[in-house]
Order: sequence, then C-alpha cells, then structure tokens
Amino acid sequence: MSAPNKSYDPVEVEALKPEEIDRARDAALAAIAAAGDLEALREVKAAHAGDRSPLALANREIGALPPHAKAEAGRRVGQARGAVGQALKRRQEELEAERDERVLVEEAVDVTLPFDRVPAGARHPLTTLSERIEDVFVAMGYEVAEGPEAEAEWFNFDALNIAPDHPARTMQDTFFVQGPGESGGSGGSGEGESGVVLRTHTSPVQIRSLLERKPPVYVICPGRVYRTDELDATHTPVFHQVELLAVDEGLTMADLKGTLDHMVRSLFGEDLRTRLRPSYFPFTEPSAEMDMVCFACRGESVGNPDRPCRTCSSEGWIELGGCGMVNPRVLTACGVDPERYSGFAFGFGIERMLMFRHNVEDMRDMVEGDVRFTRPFGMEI
Ligand code: FA5
Repeated sequence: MSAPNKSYDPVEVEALKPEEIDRARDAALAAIAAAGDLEALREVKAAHAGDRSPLALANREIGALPPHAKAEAGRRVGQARGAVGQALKRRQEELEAERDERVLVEEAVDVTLPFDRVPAGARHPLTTLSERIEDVFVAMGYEVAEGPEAEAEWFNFDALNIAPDHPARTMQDTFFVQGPGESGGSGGSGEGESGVVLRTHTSPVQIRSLLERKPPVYVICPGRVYRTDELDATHTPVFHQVELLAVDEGLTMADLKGTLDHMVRSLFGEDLRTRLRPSYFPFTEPSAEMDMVCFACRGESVGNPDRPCRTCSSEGWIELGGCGMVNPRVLTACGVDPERYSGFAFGFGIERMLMFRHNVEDMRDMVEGDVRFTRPFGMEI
C-alpha cells in the first residue's frame, strides 16, 4: 500500500482507475460464468476475489487516498467486489445443485433388481485342475473313462499283476470293504471270488477300459482313490489321481515320453522338459518315475544358494508320478494280444500337482472345505 498523500488522486492511481476496476470486475464475472464445476469455481474465487486479486489490491490502495477521494473510490471498488461476491454465490449455488442432482442419479439404487442372497461359492481347484488335464488329452483324441470307487480286488490288484503277497495289499495301504467270496463280483475273469476294496489308485480303470473296448484304446481316467494314510501336510486318506492309458500297435517309450512332454508343456510352460528314472510297478515293464524341470526356477537354483527355490527345494526337478510300458501280463489278463499291441500308462496325484503348481503348503487345506481356500482360485470353468 502506498504512503498517505494529501494530493493523492484516485484517477492517477492505476489500480483505482474506473476502467481498471470495471475491467477487473468484468473479467471476474466472465470467469465465474465459465467455471464448469465447484473445483474450477474455487480457483476463480482465489484469482478474482482472493487477497491478491486485482480488486483486493485496488481496495488496499484506498487507504492511502486523501479523505475526499476515499468515498468515491471506496464506492466504486465496493460495488465491483459486491457484484463479484454475488456472482460467486449464485454460481456456487448453481454448481452445488448440479452436483447434488448428478450424485442422486449416479448413486441411485434400483431396488427392483434381484438381490443375490446366497453368497457365491467357488469351484474346488482340484476339480478345475483335473478338468484342465482332461482337456489336454481330450484335445489329443483321448476319451475320459471312469470306474467305481468301491472296486473288486481283482481289478485293483490281480489284473494289474499285483500278487496276493504284494505289500500294497496289506492293511496299511488298503481299505477293505468285503472279504473274498462275500461279493458276487461285477466284471472280468476271476473276479467272482474277489474281495472289494476302496480303490487305492486309478489303475483299475485301465483294466476296465481294456475289457470294455477293443484296441486301439486311448483313455484318461481321473478319479478319487483311498489309502489308509494319516491326514497330514502331504498325505490324505482320500485323494485324486489321473491315469492315462494308450494301447495300440507299435507304441514305444518314445511315445510315452513325447506324451509326457506335451502334457507338461500344456500345463506348466512351453520350454519345459521331462525325464524318466528307472522304477518298479508290477503293471508296467519297464517302469519309471517321471520328473519335470522345475517350472519356477528352471533348474537355476541347483547349487546356487543365492537363488533358493521353494517349489523344487532347489533340486531343479519335480517328481510328477509313475509311468511305464503296460506289462504284457496285464494285456493278456484283459484279452489283448501282447504280440500285436503294446501300450504305455502313467498316473499321478492331483493334490500333489496342485501343491507345487500353486504353492499350497498344506494338503489339509484342500480337504477342509473352507471357501476362503477355494475362492482365490477363481471360477475357471
Ligand atoms: C500309483 O498309484 C500308480 N498306480 C501310478 C502308475 C500308473 C504307475 C500307471 C505306472 C503306470 P503311487 O503309489 O506312486 O503310484 O501313487 C501315485 C501318486 O499318488 C503319487 O505320486 C502321489 O502324488 C499320490 N499319492 C500317493 N499317496 C497319496 C496320499 N496319501 N495323499 C495324496 N497323494 C498321494
């Protein structure tokens, strides 16, 4: 503000010239009218009615005027500020009314819409994964086959070349339902005297498939199986397996290996490899354990303490399950000529695959039925 000056004339002070005051007022009114929302209006208010606005600065100059000039300048500035203040108030009311109307429309609740009173559930990831695996093989021309969970011992053991004294038949592994002779049996040769067990693997579906179809046979058999294992972080007495069986002329281990590679690449990633390690199963000869390169570290964690891998425990490989060429004795038991046909089979546990595929640390989470476990896997169908 300028110092008091008796000879001070408002028309000589730039900020107090009538045309300057009119210009400042008109600029303010135009900006107020142009403000499109409350935020813009707040900025206009600061620029045209705030402490550093042209009209506020002009108002400050009045104090330095001689008394005779104060009234006239004060009236002019006051009228301009009043007009701006009123315009601001009106525009504020208009914009608030527009906002309220918009909010009412946006937040309107259509009470006539149907309300989902039943909380949404979720598909179990075991089901989803099992279906994914089936899809891989159905796309290659395989057929989905099923068998009973309460199974004749003959299908579960004898026809698979598992002799009566094989350790898998002892009470530690098998839930026995009926002793030999108590059941009438329901199928193939020799099963009439067979007892009934809760199937310990999906391999009996191999036998049922071979008895029901003529080669070539290409089947995938997902299903629930039972073993007398305690429920803990890595075992459950009721779990799921997927079995694969191909019987045709001229099938070799190379076909088995190629099929495994295709499955692993479809489920885990394009550039992954598998390997076979010699093993023993009575129903396959030769038999192997199949491993895949760890999809998480791709083997880079091996011998590399700076890059430990939880998925494969830094071993670089993940064990998937058992496999092999169908034992000719199994083909013979099913009436298939082993001189003409050969086949391969493999089987693995879905719970175990779900554990390493999704980093599930405790198998018990899969059986407890808590929707908080299943929901994050989504509703993939
Ligand atoms: C078998 O059951 C063979 N029938 C697999 C097979 C099929 C071999 C065809 C050759 C040809 P094994 O007993 O290893 O094999 O079980 C296969 C898989 O079932 C294991 O790798 C494991 O992932 C899973 N498994 C076994 N016991 C349990 C259990 N208590 N809880 C969860 N998964 C289990």
